[in-house]
Amino acid sequence: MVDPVIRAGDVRGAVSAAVSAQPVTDIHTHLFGPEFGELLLWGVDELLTYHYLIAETLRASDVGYDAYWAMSQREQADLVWKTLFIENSPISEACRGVVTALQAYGFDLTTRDLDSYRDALRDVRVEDHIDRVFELANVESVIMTNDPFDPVEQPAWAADRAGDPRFLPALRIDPLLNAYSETGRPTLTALGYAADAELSATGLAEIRRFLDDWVTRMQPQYMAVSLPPDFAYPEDSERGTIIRECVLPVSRERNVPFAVMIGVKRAVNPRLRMAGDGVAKADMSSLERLLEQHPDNKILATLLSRENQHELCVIGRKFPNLLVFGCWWFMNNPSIIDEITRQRIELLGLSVIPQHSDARILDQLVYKWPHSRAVIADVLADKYADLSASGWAIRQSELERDIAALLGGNFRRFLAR
Ligand code: RAT
Ligand code: ZN
Repeated sequence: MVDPVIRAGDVRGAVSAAVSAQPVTDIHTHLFGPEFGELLLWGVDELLTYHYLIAETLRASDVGYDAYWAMSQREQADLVWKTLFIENSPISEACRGVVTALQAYGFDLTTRDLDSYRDALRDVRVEDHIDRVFELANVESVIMTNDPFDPVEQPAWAADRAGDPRFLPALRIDPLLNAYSETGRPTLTALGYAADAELSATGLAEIRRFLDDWVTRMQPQYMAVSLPPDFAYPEDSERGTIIRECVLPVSRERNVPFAVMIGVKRAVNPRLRMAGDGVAKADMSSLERLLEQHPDNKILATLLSRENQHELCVIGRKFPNLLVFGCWWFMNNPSIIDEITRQRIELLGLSVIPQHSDARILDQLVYKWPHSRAVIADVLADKYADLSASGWAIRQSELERDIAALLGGNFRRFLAR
């Protein structure tokens, strides 16, 4: 009995076990490998000052924006802990995540003694900590967000990088597409590329040369951009021109997919700094046109607004060159993951990437993945149970094959295509 048919009553348990056992390829994070030094964030104070928690703290405490930003990180973490974990029960998804992580490390949660949790992680070696986190989260590899426009990150790429192979690069190009005049062009000029204001033929060639050089240097898994809800394509704008004339050709020629993350309204409340971004519904016909006009380009897409998710699934049905991924940011909450994952499986079958973590702090892998896995397992258990009730024999090896595809195989196959 090498490959047994799973009995109807055992389907749920088998799905849950297979989802837990399957190592994940986490296709979008903000984590960095250890060779990036201080860019790799980890530890209790980082966990507590995650921007999702800053927004919640400033709602619940009387401390104002300026007073918060004037504090040291340790003081900020103390305030977050006091406000969201001591004076209130930590019931939001971002709060519960911290609790899950502390529990995973075996800390005594009855004491609520923040200093003891800090102390327990103080003397660990980061390399050992990475191993522990990857093991606890059952994550195989994570894709970073690498910004060649960031002066702090640039030097790490200048040297020959012999990094931890579990951290894979992604070339993030927001400044090139969303702030060409303000940041994109000045940075290109400073790096020796003759980009011009008019986007002349020579200027566009220089932007292509820049992208091509960075693809060579980074060997990224994909090129990515976050886009506002009013993203339009095609469009007679700097962004529209650079996408059409530079990003898509390089993406095609180098076989590096283009990932679009659509729906973020940056700095809705700038006083919250990184926590101040919002969301709005996007016009999905732009994504349709992008896919329709460029059938030879591979596009990864995730949408930030809940209202766009059904349309995204339907677009996925029309375009094999689209791979839908993840429940991004404000979507990364159990009730919404549940809803979106059901929709995706019903409309697209197994040809999706159900989730990424968006982790910014290493320790977040330890909660974001178990939280997502539980919801994904629940949805899949329902789907396989329905299938079994319809008379289909579910075999263990086929179940494992499907789950391996969802949690990593689909992504690798898309890259290889
Ligand atoms: O989820 C987040 O942490 C956001 O701040 C963003 O980084 C978003 O995921 C992005 O990649 O732009
Ligand atoms: Zn992100």
